Amino acid sequence: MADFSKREIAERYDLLGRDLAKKGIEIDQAKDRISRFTVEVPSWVFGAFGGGRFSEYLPPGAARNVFEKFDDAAIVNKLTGATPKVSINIGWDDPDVGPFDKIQVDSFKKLRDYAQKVGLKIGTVNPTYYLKGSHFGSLSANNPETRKRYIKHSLVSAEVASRYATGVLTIWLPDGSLYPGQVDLQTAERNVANSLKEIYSRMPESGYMLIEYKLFEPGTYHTVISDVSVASGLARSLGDRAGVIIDLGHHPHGVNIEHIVARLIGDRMLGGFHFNTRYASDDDLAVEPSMEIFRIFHKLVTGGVIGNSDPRKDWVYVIDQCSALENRIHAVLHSVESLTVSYAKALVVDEDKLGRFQDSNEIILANRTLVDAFLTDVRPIIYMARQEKGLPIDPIEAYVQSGYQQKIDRERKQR
Ligand code: PSV
Ligand code: MN
Repeated sequence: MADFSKREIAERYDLLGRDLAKKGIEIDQAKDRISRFTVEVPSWVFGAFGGGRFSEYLPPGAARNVFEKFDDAAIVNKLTGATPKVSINIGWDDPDVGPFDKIQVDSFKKLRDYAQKVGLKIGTVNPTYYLKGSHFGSLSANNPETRKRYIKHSLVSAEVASRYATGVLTIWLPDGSLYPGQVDLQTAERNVANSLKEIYSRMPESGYMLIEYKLFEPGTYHTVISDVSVASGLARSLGDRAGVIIDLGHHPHGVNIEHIVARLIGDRMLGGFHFNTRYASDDDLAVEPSMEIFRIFHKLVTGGVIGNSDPRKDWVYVIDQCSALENRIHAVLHSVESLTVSYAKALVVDEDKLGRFQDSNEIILANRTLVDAFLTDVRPIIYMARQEKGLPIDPIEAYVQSGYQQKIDRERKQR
């Protein structure tokens, strides 16, 4: 818990600044980059999704509709100054609840206006491919009628994205199979490729598409877009408005995710992240400031992606998490904190030294240079950035003190 006076923050900041200067790192530059860092929050963490494992239990104060989800996202943004956009799912977050086939693009104007009212914007838009009738596949289905319905759903979503949000469509398909032999692997992939081609060619020209991959679930034997090579192959075949979004929970254990980042940057592929922590599998837990997240940020920094002054060269950053038991807002604030800390650590790597050790094959010394940055307590940078913006130094503590939780616990008892 951080409870520092202005003077204490200034002292800590100066001390760290002097240390970093010895490595040729300008602390003010790092602080300015941290000040500008933003990440989208997912609408689905605030509502019912993810609950339900223990009968109808939901985390305290769960939002009952999309507007309450935006209210919760607004307090997260107010406390962090870092989450002005909310990622939504078409089919879950519709202001006018109606049948899947009748979703109206225009009804999202209401949501865009409400978002503006509470100081937010709609961010990435997810078509939802696991709604009605997709249990045997959506864009991969053998049944052409099913494919047609989900292509239409994707185009409605793309229209929402371009008209009322940032134009970025994030696509995750639950398509796959449970048993060998259930589907023909090539046919399923061809159906997806053709469906995506149709969506890409008909979506608004200002729009972008990021394709998400996942090794497992709900498919137990195979998923059609199982890994980065399938996703990037599809994106490449579509064109330069298509890219890949990496979800940290979607890989086998031990995969080197920063290497994937490096490869996508090297390929000049549009990219994005769904941040979360997984322990066993796709757990969708709050982000911790782990060495892995630090290494990923280091690649995003050295690859010239994060914070690029040309927004088209930057990636898209989204928290993709759910809460089953934990307080939803604490969990999101914890993720924002962990990502900010990890980004700041990536900014204090002594790159010259690292380069020298790499050139002279000093393996452990190179590794130690990275570890040294990871072990640096960068919080004075973050505190100073927040103080300058008039934000609370410790957003979670500020949330606990705010009384918001008690208010929503009271108001949202009835569902
Ligand atoms: C699928 O597991 C996923 O990661 C996709 O990104 C969805 O949009 C999100 O979870 C919520 O279902
Ligand atoms: Mn995801």
